[in-house]
Amino acid sequence: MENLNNKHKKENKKVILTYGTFDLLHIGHIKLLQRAKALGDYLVVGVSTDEFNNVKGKKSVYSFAERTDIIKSISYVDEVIPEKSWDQKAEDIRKHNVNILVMGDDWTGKFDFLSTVKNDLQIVYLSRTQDISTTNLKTAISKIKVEKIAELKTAIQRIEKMLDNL
Ligand code: C2G
Repeated sequence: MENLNNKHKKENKKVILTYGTFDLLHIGHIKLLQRAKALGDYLVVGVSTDEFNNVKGKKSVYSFAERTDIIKSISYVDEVIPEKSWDQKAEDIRKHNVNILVMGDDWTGKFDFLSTVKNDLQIVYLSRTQDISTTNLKTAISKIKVEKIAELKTAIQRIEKMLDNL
């Protein structure tokens, strides 16, 4: 049973819906969410659960609970729902009386089939923000760790040499 407050909040509003993992939240996610909200008055964000991430072949650094808290803390996000499967979008669109489904253009065409779910539903694909991705961030972080470990090993070897010469 949807929270009556939320239902009340959505009345006479242009409801926008989007979905994602939103791991290691970055400017690409933020620009997507900002532009999505700018298309209407009420933004619902479906955050992929850890289990659904497995289905998507993704392993996120932050847990579902952490990713949900982070998205909820964004002032222009009005409601956060769990994304548990590929198949829930039609029901979500009806349940939340969605006017526009928004996704990044890496998904172009993938959700056009949903346009028949509701006669006034629009499907909008927004351009992805270039040069930033969670995968790149993970690679950069792990690279720093590797470089740091190598630096520490060199420092330890220098100290050991100095101690040997005492
Ligand atoms: N995105 C973006 N620019 C980036 C990275 C991501 O605009 N540099 C967008 C994606 O296109 C997506 C949203 O941000 O619309 C969330 O991206 P992810 O967390 O990678 O989510 P994704 O794995 O695409 O999940 O059922 C739909 C899926 O759950 C979408």
